[in-house]
Parts: sequence; C-alpha cells; structure tokens
Amino acid sequence: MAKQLSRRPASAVAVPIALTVAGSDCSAGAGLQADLKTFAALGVYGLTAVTCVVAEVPRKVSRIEPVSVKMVREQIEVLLKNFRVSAIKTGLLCSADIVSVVAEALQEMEKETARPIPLVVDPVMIATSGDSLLGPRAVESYKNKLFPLATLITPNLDEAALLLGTTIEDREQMENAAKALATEYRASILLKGGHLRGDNAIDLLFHQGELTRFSAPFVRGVETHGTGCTCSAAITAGLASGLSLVQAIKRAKEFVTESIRRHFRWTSKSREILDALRHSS
Ligand code: PXL
Repeated sequence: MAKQLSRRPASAVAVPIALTVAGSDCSAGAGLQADLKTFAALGVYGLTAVTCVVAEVPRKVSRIEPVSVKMVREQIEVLLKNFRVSAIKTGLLCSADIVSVVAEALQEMEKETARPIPLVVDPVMIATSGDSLLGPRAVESYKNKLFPLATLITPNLDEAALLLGTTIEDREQMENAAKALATEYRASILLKGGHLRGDNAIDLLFHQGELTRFSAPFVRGVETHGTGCTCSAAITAGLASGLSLVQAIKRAKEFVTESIRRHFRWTSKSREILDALRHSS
C-alpha cells in the first residue's frame, strides 16, 4: 500500500477532510486534540471549530469556558464554504445555545452547498472523571435540534440512560435502548457498552433495522480519558475516507483498543499536580 502511494505524484493523492466541532481539552487526551490526533493517524486532514475551552487534567475538570455562539457559527461557515469536508463530528458542545447554533449552521450550510455530509454526534455530557460537562438545558437542544440531523449518534451507557430516563444494566436493556434511540431520532445508534465491564467491551450498532455487535477485549488496569472522543473521531475519519458505517466502526474499535494498549502513562508527577488541584478546589 505504502509502495503504491509513493509511486504517485503528490498532487494525485486527495486527502479526505473531516471537521470536528468540539471543545479543547488542555491535557490533550480528549476533545478536539484527541480528534485531530486520530484523524492524522488515520490519514485524514482535520479541521476544528472550537466550542469551549476546558482547563483539566485526567480525573479533574477545573474550569470550562464557552466560545461565543457567533464565533462557533463563523468557524463552521468559513470551513464548510472553503474546504471539501467529507464527514463531520460533534464532541463537547457545552451549552444549549451552542448545540442550537451548531445545528442551525450545519443545516444552513448543507442547503447552501447542496451536499449532504455524514454527521457523527457524540453526545458528550459527563467526563470520565464524573464531572458534568454540559449545561442543564442542552440535553433538550440535542433532542430537538441536533439528533434529527445525525447520521450516527454514539452515546455511552450513562448518556443513553439519561436520554431515555432509564437504567441500562445488561445486554437486553442495551439492545432495547439502542432500538429506542434509533426510532426516536431516526438515526443509526452506536451504544458503547464499555462501562458494563465484562471480559469484552461490547458496542451495539442499530443501523437500518439491524443490530450488529462489536466486541473487543477489555483492556484492564488502564484508566482511560478520551476514549469516546477517539472512537467517534475514528468513525468520522472512516466515513470521510469512504468506508461504510459498519467498516468504519469496526476499524474504529480496533484503533481505540490499540490506543488504550499503547496508552500514554500518567506519571507520579502528574498525580502530585492532581492532588494539589483537588486540595485547592
Ligand atoms: O471525554 C469527554 C470530553 C470531551 N471533550 C472535552 C473534554 C472531555 C473530557 O473531559 O474535556 C473538551
């Protein structure tokens, strides 16, 4: 594959372009930093529309500040007018107003460019640390404005439970939840079951009336941060590259498992910083 590519003149290789509409995680394990690294690793050129800035380290969110809604809209508009974007993902959108403006801007740009672009919505609500990342009215904006535009929605178990007002504790409840969300929002649903913690991390896709299970060995003893962002970014990269939804998810699962195996190690120095932060808040 690499040999074939190197024989072609550089100008003949069209690099797919993907856009992430997401927050900045200064510790770079999640958010748009994770998205950009994932896009690059999967051969996709990444664009970013920043929605908010999060001061955090793994396990502790310190402060979140939203970007103005005008600025969020402007970034999306200039990017979609000037780049041939092949897939879009949303990550942390921070507030109800930002969720609404993202939905409006995407809808308007689709009309203007007359080009439907696959949209992956990662409904980021709670950080792995348990800190809330989303304003209280924002869930309603997701339900009413953004989900109806989505090609794929990728909730984890907590997010799906919150959206449905229920609890999800076993495989059967997972299947029912994926179907219920798909029916309600007329989108494909990838329900990420990593939090059920068996020997395998099982995700369930409900797509075009069919359930598909994706299984990967659960990597034990690793505290993760940003796996959800990495997973939805990898799926978006796959769609931008022309993979089918099922192929894109399969490859994304492998990519996330491999990323967790080769994870960046959180050092004792980092723990000291964390303790200091805890005591100061
Ligand atoms: O992992 C969720 C997430 C997404 N986006 C941003 C974040 C976080 C978690 O902290 O900071 C910007």
